[in-house]
Amino acid sequence: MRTRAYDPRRRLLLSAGGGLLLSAALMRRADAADEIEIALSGTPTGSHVWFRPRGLLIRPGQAVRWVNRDAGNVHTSTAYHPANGKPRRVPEGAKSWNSDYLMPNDSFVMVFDIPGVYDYYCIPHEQAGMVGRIVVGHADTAPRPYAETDASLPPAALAAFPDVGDILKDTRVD
Ligand SMILES: [Cu+2]
Repeated sequence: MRTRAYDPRRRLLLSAGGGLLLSAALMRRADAADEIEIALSGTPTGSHVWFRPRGLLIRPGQAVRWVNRDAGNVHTSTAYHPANGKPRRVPEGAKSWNSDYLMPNDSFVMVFDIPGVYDYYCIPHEQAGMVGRIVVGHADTAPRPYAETDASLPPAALAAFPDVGDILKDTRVD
């Protein structure tokens, strides 16, 4: 039987300092990888605007960073939630959010903990159908989680939500 004290690998692990620093660096890298970007973008004239990806699947606890990649326009990422004067299209008990106006290259981060389907929009471009949908977790999400006819939402917005089944299948829908 080997005596632990003579195991060179174990001695390496026990030479603490450097090892701890290394794992901290690795953890920071894992955190960065856990943050997924959604670009707010549009054509130079602003005739078309969009979130990319428009549909996204993430794990609970992951962060999403919306970045305004549009040099010529301001956008927001705003939850469909009564706190924003809208019907609730986020899971029960989930936090609302509103990035407010993001200038070019500005960004906004939100961490999603509660599984379910989150619909959101861009305040100045909701009428133009600039909306997005995030699915958190792999839960048994009903393919049609929220009303598809809602007089308080612009038809272009309702038409632009990607299908939940497609998001679950493809992870991202552009
Ligand atoms: Cu916008």
